[in-house]
Amino acid sequence: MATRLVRRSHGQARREIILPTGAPSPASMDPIVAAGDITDDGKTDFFARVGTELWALIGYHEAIISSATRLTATLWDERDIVTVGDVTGDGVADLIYRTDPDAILRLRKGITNASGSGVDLNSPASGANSADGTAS
Ligand SMILES: [Ca+2]
Ligand SMILES: [Ca+2]
Repeated sequence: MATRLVRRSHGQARREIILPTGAPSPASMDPIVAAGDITDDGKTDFFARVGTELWALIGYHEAIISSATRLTATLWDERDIVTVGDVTGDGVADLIYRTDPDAILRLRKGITNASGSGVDLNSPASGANSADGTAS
């Protein structure tokens, strides 16, 4: 896996970010949202909508994202990611999104993962798996 440096005309370098095998093409991600460090490992994470799917891109470090996980396969063509982060104040990342058909903002409260730090990625993946445990 190589990182390619691209030199801009005004002298600043920019790096191409390398995605892991199996990640969707960046061209298909709309939008890509920086989520802060939801896994509590010191590395920035991202969420991305890819057609009907919701993806988590976990562990940005030195222009490499270490893993890509498809959280959900359906419905996200009718939803917009509003924010990913701790909005409830419990230290665990939550997901707020908007549903296009009924224009409702919804909150999925994150659950701490088994190791005790960071979010269990199953909790933003579905309402049933979130801290409230309700379908959404
Ligand atoms: Ca992280
Ligand atoms: Ca929270």
